[in-house]
Amino acid sequence: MPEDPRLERLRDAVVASDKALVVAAVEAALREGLSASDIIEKGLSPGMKEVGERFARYELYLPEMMMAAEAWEQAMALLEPRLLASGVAYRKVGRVVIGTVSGDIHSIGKNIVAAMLKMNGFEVFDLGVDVPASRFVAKAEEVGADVIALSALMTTTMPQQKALIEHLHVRQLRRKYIVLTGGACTNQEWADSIGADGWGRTAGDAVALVLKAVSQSGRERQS
Ligand code: B12
Repeated sequence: MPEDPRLERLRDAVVASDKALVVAAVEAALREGLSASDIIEKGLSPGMKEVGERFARYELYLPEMMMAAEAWEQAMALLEPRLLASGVAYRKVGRVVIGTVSGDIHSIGKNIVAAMLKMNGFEVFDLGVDVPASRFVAKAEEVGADVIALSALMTTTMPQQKALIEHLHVRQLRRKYIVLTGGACTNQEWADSIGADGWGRTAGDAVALVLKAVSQSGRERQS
C-alpha cells in the first residue's frame, strides 16, 4: 500500500533537519486532519529513527542530528498543547516520576511519553535528563509516586536502569514502585533481565503499560 503522503512529508522534513520544513509539514498535517499523536508516532518518529540510522552510517553528523532535534522541539511546541487538550485531565489515574537516566541527555522520547501520560490523566513529575538513581527515588518518595519510568537511549546508559532497580532493593523499596523502562536501545529481554515491571517500545505502549500496571496493583486513584 502506498504511504500516506502527509506522513511521508513529516518524515522527510525531519530527515532534512530543517526547522521551517518541519513546522510547515506539521501545520499542514493538522489542517488536513491528522491527530497530534499520529503526527508524532507515525510521521516525526520514523523520521528521527532514519536520522539515527544515517548518523550510524556516517551519512550525517552531529550538527545535523542537533538540527533535527531542534526542529523536533519546534514541532512539539505546536503539538503538545493539542495532545493535552485532547486528554482526560479530570481523572487522576496515578503518579509517575519520569526521566532520562544518568549520563544520557536524550529527551525527545521521554518528553513524548510524559506528554502522553499527562494526556491520559496521570500526574507526571518529569525530572529531565541525566538523572541519577537516587534522585528518581527521592522524588518518588516525596510525591508518593506509583510508577518510576526510565528512558535510556544509549547502550552505555542502559545499565543505569538496572542501577535504579538495585538502588530500590538496597533501600528496601523495590515492591513499593512499578518500574517501567524504555528507549530505542532497550527491549523486553533487557527489561526482564534487570527485573523491571515492564518495557514499552513506543509512548503509546508506555500509556497502556502504566494503565495496566496501576490498575493491576489496585492503586488507581479517583478524584
Ligand atoms: C536526536 C538524537 C540526539 C540529540 C538529542 C536531543 C534531545 N533533546 O533529545 C543530540 C544531538 C543532542 C544527541 C546527542 C548524542 N547522541 Co544521539 N541520537 C539522537 C537520535 C537521532 C534520535 C533519538 C530520538 O529523539 N528519537 C525519537 C524519539 C521519539 O524516539 P525514542 O527516544 O526512542 O523514544 C520513543 C521510544 O523509545 C519510547 N520511549 C522512550 N523513553 C521511554 C521510557 C519508557 C518508560 C517507555 C515505556 C518508553 C519510552 O517512546 C518514545 C516515543 O515513541 C538517536 C537515534 C535513535 N534511533 O534513537 C541518536 C542516538 C541515540 N545517539 C547516539 C549518540 C552516540 C549520541 C552522542 C554520544 C553523540 C556524540 N558523539 O556526542 C550524544 C550523546 C550525549 C549524551 N551524553 O547523552 C547513538 C547511541 C548509540 C548507542 N548504541 O549507544 C544513537 C542511537 C545514534 C546512532 N545510531 O549511533 N543525540
